[in-house]
Amino acid sequence: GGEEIMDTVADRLGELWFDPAQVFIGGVWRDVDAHLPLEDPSTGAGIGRIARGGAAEIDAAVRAARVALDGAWGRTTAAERGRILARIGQMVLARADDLAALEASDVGKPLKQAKADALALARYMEFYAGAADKVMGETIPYLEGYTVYTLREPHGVTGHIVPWNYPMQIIGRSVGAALAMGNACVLKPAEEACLTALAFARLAEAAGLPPGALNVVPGLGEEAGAALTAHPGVNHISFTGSVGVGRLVQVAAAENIVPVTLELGGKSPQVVFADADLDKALPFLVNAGIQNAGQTCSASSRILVERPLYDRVVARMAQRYAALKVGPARADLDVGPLISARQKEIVEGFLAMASGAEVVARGQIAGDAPAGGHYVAPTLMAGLSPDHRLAQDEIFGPAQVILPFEDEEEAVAIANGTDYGLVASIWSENGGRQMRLAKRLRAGQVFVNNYGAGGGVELPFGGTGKSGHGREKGFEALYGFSTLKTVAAHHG
Ligand code: TXE
Repeated sequence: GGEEIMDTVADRLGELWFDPAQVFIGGVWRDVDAHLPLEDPSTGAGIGRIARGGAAEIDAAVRAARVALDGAWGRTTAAERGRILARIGQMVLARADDLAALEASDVGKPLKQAKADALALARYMEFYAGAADKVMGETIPYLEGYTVYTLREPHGVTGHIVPWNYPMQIIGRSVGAALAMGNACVLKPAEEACLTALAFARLAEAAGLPPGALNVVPGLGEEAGAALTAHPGVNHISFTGSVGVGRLVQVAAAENIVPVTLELGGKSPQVVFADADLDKALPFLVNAGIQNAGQTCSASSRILVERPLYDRVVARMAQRYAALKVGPARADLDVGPLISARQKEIVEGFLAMASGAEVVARGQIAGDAPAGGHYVAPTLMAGLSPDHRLAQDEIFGPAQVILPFEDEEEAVAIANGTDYGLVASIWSENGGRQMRLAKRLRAGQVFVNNYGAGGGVELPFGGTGKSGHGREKGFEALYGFSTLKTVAAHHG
């Protein structure tokens, strides 16, 4: 079970192991008074305890971050920050299997998917290591007798509130970019999954990141999370999670006039035209819906199909669904458990809204999957109206809806017809149509004849509408994690 995995990883990490029940503040691992249970979603069994940080720990972390900015960390050059990030990346890469094992037992995701996350974390460190010293300002032609230029400076203390679905990837993209720009971070991982956040801090410490540049305080959202968003010493907040909490975060930030980056949910469509290469599309159509058991902000939960191809897509996706295997993370099947009993209840509540006829296929839960695990069979639905809640709301489970359309106009109307706008993809061999749709689809990322482009760290990512605002990933993130100063010097 999860406990054995933790013991094995602890043995392998040796001196790089950490106490999962502690917080990391100002370069010191500290005990706290209160704790939360740690659960293995594959079995539902308790596997230990984590810190229940609160306002006091958050305050200490924000102060430690400020001390770091006023001290050694604040004096580092961009090149030095890059070198530290590169070392962290090497340490992550060398321990990718251990990090993957930890994530698998903490989140419940199949080992292969957890390994991909660990490799992505390393790639974020490499990318932002190389980018740190390449962020430049401008010189601006101005009046006679003036020299005007711009400087990119860190915000100061950045708060990072991270969900449980992709801890390593989300820490990589937000903390990586923030550190590259010279911010000092306070990271509040999710109460459901904080082990790799702590492991990352331990590796960063060993790689020579100065004390206070990264602080990690696990705890509940309404306690540690709310304390972080309300803290007047925080200068920028990066949040990934639900729309409801995103709204609370933005309101709290407004009180302190602090900028926020919000990466919220989605109802991302793949739009399949009759001229698409269906053999090429099929694995993407299905995988983008069931990866990480559908608990992915950029999951593709709607498949829009041009009428002539509709029946074939339904039949071929149904065939793939019927072959999907669900089971414990370490069995490394197609789909693992959901994160929690609560998430399973939410997803089952949604699925109960479909009639028997609307469910066209289900995957299979392995016979030996532990009874206490939070398993949900992947569910493919068709025959629903685009306005149905199942075609409008984020389900955040292994479920997809197939919707037919008659022409390009209707495809765009359905694709853009939700509150969200995170990701969209176009499957067509017609170049003009690809270009037109890429412009018209309302989304932060549009893919042509693929979905997700392998998740590359280089690709800026973020939403429109209720999917949020601000961009993370890629070089663009460095602008979000910095502020611009204009210097106008008069020299006669
Ligand atoms: O999210 P929460 P939950 C969506 C998805 C899912 C739903 C609920 O639809 O079904 O949200 O998931 C912290 N102040 N996504 O409840 O609560 C919390 O501790 C400050 C989409 O897990 O938003 C955690 O660290 N912080 C998504 C983080 O917010 C607070 C990923 C996310 O938790 C807080 C996860 C508060 N008042 C869920 N309350 C995505 N975009 O990928 C909670 N938190």
